[in-house]
Amino acid sequence: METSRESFDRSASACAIPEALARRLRTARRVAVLTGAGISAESGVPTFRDAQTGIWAHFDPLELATPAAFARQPRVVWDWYAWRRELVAAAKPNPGHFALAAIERRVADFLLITQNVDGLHQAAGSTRIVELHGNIARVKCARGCGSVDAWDDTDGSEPPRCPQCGAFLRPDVVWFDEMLPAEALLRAEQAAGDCELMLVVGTSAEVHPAAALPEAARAGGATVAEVNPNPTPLTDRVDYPLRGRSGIVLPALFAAAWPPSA
Ligand code: BV8
Ligand code: ZN
Repeated sequence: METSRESFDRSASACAIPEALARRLRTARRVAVLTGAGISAESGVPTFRDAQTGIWAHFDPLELATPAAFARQPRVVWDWYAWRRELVAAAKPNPGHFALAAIERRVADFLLITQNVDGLHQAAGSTRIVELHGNIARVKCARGCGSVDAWDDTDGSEPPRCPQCGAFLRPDVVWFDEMLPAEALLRAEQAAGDCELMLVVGTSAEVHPAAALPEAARAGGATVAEVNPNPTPLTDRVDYPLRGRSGIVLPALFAAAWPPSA
């Protein structure tokens, strides 16, 4: 086992990695990675597919994560994010996150494109990253005054209000029917179009425009590998469908590409 910087088992070979893929990763100069909720599942963060638990069991996430829901039930949506924020705050990155941070340190031109709002990639040491859908740890004014670091959440009947304009505060995430941050999306589309290899990890590949990035990579001539224990709409169109959990497969992929000095 290596030092904590790469706190995952570098000699992991718990699953067979095609030698051609390992060579592609080792020799690629431009690599892009797209991640979804599945990479954080082994850190105890429920995916969007996983049934909501407890009081949220009756709510459809696709329902709650919308401007319409916030307009209709601002406090309910605020509380849902407060609940998820606590879950995420207690979660630790897993070997899948650490393996991607280690791959980043070995590749010249690398970009990690995440749909996750949990910040676990950064906690694992990833630095060349774009958050397509925002980050749940940040809160901002719903009317656009900008982000707010501290808020008083005593009045339970409605969300806290913006100290500047009095509008409700909301999580700094991208809701359905909302535009993605333009700069992040542009960087993601460029990296997808230019990369030689794209790893697609832990996503059901159904939410757009993120789900279109693997297609852009293929159109650019890149090799595409998918890491997922379940098939997705993408599986039949990738070069390497690696069936397994990212906390197992990604350390094995790293070890296959950069075998611990024999
Ligand atoms: C927009 C932040 C313009 C909030 C999120 C084109 C075609 C069809 C629909 C559309 C389209 N273009 C736009 C749309 C509409 C919509 C959309 O895509 N709808 C879908 C449902 C069909 N897109 C939008 O609204 C986007 N905005 O288009 O703006 C616009 C503007 C105005 C008016 C009209 C248009 C905004 C999308 C972003 C929404 N925000 N998150 C929050 O987190 O609360 S999306 C959210 O859901 C996540 O960020 C993520 O993107 C998605 C969930 O998907 P995954 O992450 O993949 O997770 P999921 O649970 O689905 O799957 C988990 C996977 O992991 C599974 O495959 C499982 O097998 C796997 N897994 C499980 N365990 C493991 C594992 N894998 C590896 N290891 C394991 N251990
Ligand atoms: Zn404001």
